[in-house]
Amino acid sequence: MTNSSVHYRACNLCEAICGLEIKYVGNEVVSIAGDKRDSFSRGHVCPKAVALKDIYEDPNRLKKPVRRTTTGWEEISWEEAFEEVAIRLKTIQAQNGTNAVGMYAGNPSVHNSGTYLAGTGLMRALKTKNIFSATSADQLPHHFAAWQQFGHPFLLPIPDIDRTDFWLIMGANPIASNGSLMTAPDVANRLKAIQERGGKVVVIDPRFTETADKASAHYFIRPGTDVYFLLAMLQVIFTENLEKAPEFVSGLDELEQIVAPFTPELVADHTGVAATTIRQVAREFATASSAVAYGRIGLSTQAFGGACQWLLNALNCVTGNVDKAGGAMFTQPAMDILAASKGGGYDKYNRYQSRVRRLPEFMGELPVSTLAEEILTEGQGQIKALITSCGNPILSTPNGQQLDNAFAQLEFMVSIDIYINETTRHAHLILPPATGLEIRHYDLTFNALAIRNVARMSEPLFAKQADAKYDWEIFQEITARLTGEHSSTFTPEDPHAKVDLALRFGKYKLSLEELKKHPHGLDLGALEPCLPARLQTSDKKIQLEPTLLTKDMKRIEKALKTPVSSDFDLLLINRRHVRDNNSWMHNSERLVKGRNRCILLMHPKDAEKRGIKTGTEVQVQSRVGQVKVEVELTEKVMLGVVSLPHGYGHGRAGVVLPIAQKYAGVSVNDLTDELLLDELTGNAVFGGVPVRVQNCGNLVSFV
Ligand SMILES: Nc1nc2c(c(=O)[nH]1)N[C@H]1C(S)=C(S)[C@@H](COP(=O)(O)OP(=O)(O)OC[C@H]3O[C@@H](n4cnc5c(=O)[nH]c(N)nc54)[C@H](O)[C@@H]3O)O[C@H]1N2
Ligand SMILES: Nc1nc2c(c(=O)[nH]1)N[C@H]1C(S)=C(S)[C@@H](COP(=O)(O)OP(=O)(O)OC[C@H]3O[C@@H](n4cnc5c(=O)[nH]c(N)nc54)[C@H](O)[C@@H]3O)O[C@H]1N2
Ligand code: SF4
Ligand SMILES: [Mo]
Repeated sequence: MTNSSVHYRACNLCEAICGLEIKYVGNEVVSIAGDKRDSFSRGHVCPKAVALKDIYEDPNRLKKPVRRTTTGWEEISWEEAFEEVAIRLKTIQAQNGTNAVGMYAGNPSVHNSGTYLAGTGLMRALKTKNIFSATSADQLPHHFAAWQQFGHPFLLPIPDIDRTDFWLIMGANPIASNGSLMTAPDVANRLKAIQERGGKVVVIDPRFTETADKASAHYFIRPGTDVYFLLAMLQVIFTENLEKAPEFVSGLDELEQIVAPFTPELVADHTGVAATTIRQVAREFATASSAVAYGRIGLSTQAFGGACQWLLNALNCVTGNVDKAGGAMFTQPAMDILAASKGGGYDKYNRYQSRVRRLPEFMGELPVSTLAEEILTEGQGQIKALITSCGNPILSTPNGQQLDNAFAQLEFMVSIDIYINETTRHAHLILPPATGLEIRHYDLTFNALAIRNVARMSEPLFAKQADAKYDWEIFQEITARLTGEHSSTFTPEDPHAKVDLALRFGKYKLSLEELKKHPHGLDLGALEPCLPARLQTSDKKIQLEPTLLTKDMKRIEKALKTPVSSDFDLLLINRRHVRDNNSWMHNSERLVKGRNRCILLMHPKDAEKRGIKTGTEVQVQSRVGQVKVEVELTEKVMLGVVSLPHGYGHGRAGVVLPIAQKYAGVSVNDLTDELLLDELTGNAVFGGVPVRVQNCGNLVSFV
């Protein structure tokens, strides 16, 4: 056997940032395994890590810019591509105003430091209001509540699961997702450790998930009703005098008044959680020696996503579980993303609205649920050209079919992406970056969201191809051409110089050089109390009665009294599987092979009523569309709820992902509705989309 060399890096596919040990010979990967010497991930990896090899070797991964022609895609030079992009964007903006160009930045943007750091430069240069990202289909409510309560949208509380005695998990399935807004590699063992030290893990989810299976208790909740569950939890805690909030809170009495009417009995029918259960969970939570409530995407992507995150934060505060070991804590990262905006208030909400639906801006972005109509609706400010980067919004945002139609009519579209997929197939030009094992990466986001203060720099394993460019080079080339700073001697600057500077000025006085000495990652210790100093509110207090969120109570009260639609009589929710990664890793045979995962889960009683048997094909229909999909009957979903994974639907014509197309599946986002929103934050709703399901054998046509 040839002697192989070893390379250590962090996996950047999901938020767990596991340490990898990669053996290679020349430019061939021999093996990818967990790095046992990484004290944070302790050798943990999931099946996706090995797929980094598949992405590296994937013959369908683009290496050169391509232009779409009537006879297919043709390779062009970088220079030609950059010039064309700049001329088309500039012309369209000159003729129609700056807002005529839109941009969507997708999920991997935050998993690649070069992309993240250079992307914002391009967004600024575009001078457009039409900036969209995966944030408004994901964690926007977390930022909103953090801004309202802690004074900064990036001051996100992290559950200290290594020290907690009671972990309440709502709308998250970390065993499948490996955790989110909680970088915690090897979450399964961390969860087990809670139980081994006598603690409890309680899961609230409309599905009995892989996480629920490992928990001490699981309770079904009707999708979209968590806000009432949380109000009732707080009501019990106040009524039974179980509160022990720290000094640095304001609005405690006001919060008590807000929650007072929401007795467990009032909300039990609506949430589907028994009043006795709500009381019991509230008491256990409030009396545990330490406890932390954690609510992720299932809690955010619902009509009251913002309010859910507010009340969840409040629950942690009121019970004395904030800024305390085993509770909700704040990181003090080596590169502090808050440092740039310290001191000043962060007031970036509703400064402008979307053109068509008047939806509010937040953090310089508009809700992605309005992207299609901004392209389709004529008038001044209509989006005529679009840049997508790291994103596949046709599969990942509500009403993907509408977006598919919208993209088809753009005057110009350019995608910075490695594949010709459902979205990028509409582009006139695709500019493919070097990626994966070829990049340098410092995880600015997930080091800052980790359950311990950690830092790590990954160097490229393989050099990019001679003619290849990194995302940051592509961004800077386009930016410079838009701002007029481009010349024949222009050379993009590696944005990691900014990381180095931030590390040097940071709390631990590190540098990229220093981090290179720690190929297995650097552990900077457990999270430490840092409030009220780190709070960015003007009174240095946590706001329990934040203005904008409190205003939302009217909408919340009203919805409790509004009868549910009987036309679409089931509620659709989403699910993740450990071998999927949003929409983009299905061209790896080893990840997709085996049993079809894109199936609808349905409760046997719901199936029986509709004459549906397991393994048959059913039609799922919502206000916006319909799909046909195989059904599996299981009591693991709540009565009245059906579940489909997202990120599938590769059967569309023109997609150049042959393996993914073999396992095409259907897109759940051909069912999700762009009109269903958290009206306060503008976040998309994926949990509890009203649908009807029929046996394909006896389809009745509804008009
Ligand atoms: N129904 C439903 N929809 C959902 C969700 C859900 O739970 N339910 N989840 C939502 C969430 S949380 C998210 S984050 C979004 C994700 O949705 P998107 O933001 O659309 O991201 P992905 O689906 O991950 O697609 C990533 C794209 O980036 C490309 N890519 C990969 N690596 C690189 C790189 O290094 N550089 C560049 N330039 N491109 C790269 C891939 O080829 C792919 O086209 O989906 C959302 N959609
Ligand atoms: N394997 C894998 N890992 C991933 C990803 C992936 O696609 N695949 N995506 C990554 C990304 S971008 C993100 S943002 C994270 C997300 O990480 P998680 O938040 O853990 O995401 P999910 O696994 O979708 O878990 C959401 C849970 O919410 C539940 N749910 C749905 N509606 C409701 C509701 O109304 N109330 C309650 N209480 N629960 C509800 C669902 O049943 C599901 O179990 O995962 C990341 N990791
Ligand atoms: S859990 Fe996430 S970071 Fe860890 S190996 Fe899997 S994809 Fe990579
Ligand atoms: Mo996400």
